[in-house]
Amino acid sequence: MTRTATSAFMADVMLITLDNPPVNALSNALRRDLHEELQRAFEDAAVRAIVLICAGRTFVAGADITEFGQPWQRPSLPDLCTFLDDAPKPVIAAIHGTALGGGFELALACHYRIAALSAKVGLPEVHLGILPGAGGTQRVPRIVGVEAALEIITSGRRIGATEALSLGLIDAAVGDAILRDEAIAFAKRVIADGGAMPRIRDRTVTVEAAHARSDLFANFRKANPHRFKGFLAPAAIVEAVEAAVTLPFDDGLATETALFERLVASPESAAQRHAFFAEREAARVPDIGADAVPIDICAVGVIGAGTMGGGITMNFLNAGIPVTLVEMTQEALDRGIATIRRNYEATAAKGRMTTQHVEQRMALISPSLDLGALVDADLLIEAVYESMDVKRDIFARLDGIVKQGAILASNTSFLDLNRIAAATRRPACVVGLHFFSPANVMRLLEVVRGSATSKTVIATAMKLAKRIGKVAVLSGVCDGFIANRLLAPRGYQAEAMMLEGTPIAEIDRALVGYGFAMGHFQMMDLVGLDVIGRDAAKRTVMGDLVAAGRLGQKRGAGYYDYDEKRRPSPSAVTAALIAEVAAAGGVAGAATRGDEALLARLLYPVVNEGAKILDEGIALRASDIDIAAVLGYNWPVYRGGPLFWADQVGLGRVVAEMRALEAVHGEVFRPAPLLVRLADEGRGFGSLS
Ligand code: 3H9
Repeated sequence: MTRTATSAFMADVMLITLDNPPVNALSNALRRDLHEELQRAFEDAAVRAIVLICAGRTFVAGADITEFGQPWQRPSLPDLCTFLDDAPKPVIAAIHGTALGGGFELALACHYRIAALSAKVGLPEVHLGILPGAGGTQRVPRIVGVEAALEIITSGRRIGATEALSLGLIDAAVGDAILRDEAIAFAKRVIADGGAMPRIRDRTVTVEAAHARSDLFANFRKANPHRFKGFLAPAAIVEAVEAAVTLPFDDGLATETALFERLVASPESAAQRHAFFAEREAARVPDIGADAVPIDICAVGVIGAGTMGGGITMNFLNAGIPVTLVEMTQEALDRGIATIRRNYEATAAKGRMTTQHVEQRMALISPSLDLGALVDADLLIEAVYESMDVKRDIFARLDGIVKQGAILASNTSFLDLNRIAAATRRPACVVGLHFFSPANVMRLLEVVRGSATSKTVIATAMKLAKRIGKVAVLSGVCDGFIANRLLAPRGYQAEAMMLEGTPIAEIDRALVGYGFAMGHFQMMDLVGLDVIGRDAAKRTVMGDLVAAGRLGQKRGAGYYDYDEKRRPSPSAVTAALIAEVAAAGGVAGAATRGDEALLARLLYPVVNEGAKILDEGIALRASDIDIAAVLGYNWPVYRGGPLFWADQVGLGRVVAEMRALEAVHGEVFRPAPLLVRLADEGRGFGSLS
């Protein structure tokens, strides 16, 4: 067996090194080894203090998530922390990289924490639908107070060493290169000073102070509705922290454990863990190995300074990569640059960046009216109007200008990438980089692989995505690629049901109840009805709304009426238009009622489209489709994405209900062959990976 914890003795101090690549997750084996090493050090009379340190790129990144769902093996992580609480000699955690979740909880159970200046600590369990289950909810409030603890644990944010020091979460921060030596020196000082062993569990000041403030927890729940909606973990975190205030430490721990066990077994947590791994899996492209060496991207050109082009540009500026931004007119260029500046200044006004950072980023933009200015760029991204002719013209011109080996990317959201590539003499260098709006915020990046796109180009795009903070999902060429194609049927069904007489507010309410931030019609109103492409060939409600000047929220009227606070209410004008359009189109049918029936109508076609996308090889794997929906369309992460959700519903039931819908509404509900096959075999999409 490879040992994952080893010890070295340095005159009075035992250095225990955890080594479990890639992130030192506390697996069953590592916990067992660590327990043995600690036991040995506790029993060895020559050892007077212990330093816990990690090999590799980081301190412990948490419990091993891959082992969740299996029976816990002893010692559990809480056992280990209790073992440290009872330690007969001082234990010092030496933190580099990230000490997260159970990793940070392990450090909090030590007597002292010393960290490298670049290190970060945090309790991100909430993002996995669970809570810190190894004492985090009991120890952190004892250090930082209840309000700060609630904020830290329900946000799951990472805290840099300097802030952690000021909050008292660590005891010292030192230069990265000297962490090990400083930790040993720290241990020797502790020994010299008498070997004090302060335990966080014994601190009472902050929790006693909270006793008198009984409204604290209710206020926190009320002030943070966005953290609670649909998620189970945040409410459980509040309950656990409340236990830290009202109960003795060990009873508080027991409450935390019970809540942890309940959360870890919930479908919400299973879905969030699925999303965690899906995000990482998406980066892997099976036929691209080490032989495809990514190109270094040092300079980027963006063509088009509109909303998309501007947002795309910001991604690179944020990563310190210079961008040449090209537009056709000075006015459009000035407007684009001004919007970027305004966005940064708004961030600075919220205190999330300094004015110096704003200027540093703005200085990385070179504005130009000339495509010729792109001659030295390593990557060109076209973000102009969605017209095949316009795009082909730009690509043909770029082909004559840009250097050999440069990557030519289109941000098209539905056009045929192969036709765009064919306008150049270097189709191997052409790729789709489909950003989602707002492009500086949304984390999904669809990397579209044309029939000629080279492996080097795909490898570069996948690597670059990570560098600019995006999650890349590889897509083949088809109308709408993965995310837009996947979600389009939801919109068709919403509109069909509207014409059949289902009130739009009921349709939207069902989607919001499922977990979407807003319903279909609310979203249309937000984007602006004039912005969304309309089917000019037939009369539509949207077309009529636009003709009536009801362009959406920005005009105070769209599908809904809006008050001055932009709160929607049903509109009699819209209702009349819907009735007229339905009558003109001869739409028959009864209104669909009840959330379950509405969701089957709205979401099963999405599942079906996902099955087709997978079967056609447009997506590499089912989890890529899920993560595209979660990150591109805000599909509620605690549902795991459409295919994960369908697996939880059961594909047999999905197919049976779709067949019933097919009998009434026709072919659009015919289950895809892959869906039928999996259902017949009693399997789910998850069994395909
Ligand atoms: C917990 O601790 C519960 C306790 O409170 C209570 C217990 C009772 N386990 O992200 P990367 C894998 S819950 C297993 O690409 P980076 C990851 O899948 C945990 N595997 O690297 C990937 O595998 P692969 C609380 C893990 O440098 C590889 O490591 N902790 C775990 O961009 C590299 O990951 C967290 O939620 C894990 N805990 O980022 C922290 N973590 O190579 C989760 C990672 O096969 N982790 N892997 O694709 C992270 O946030 C990031 O991984 C980290 C590194 C920042 C550490």
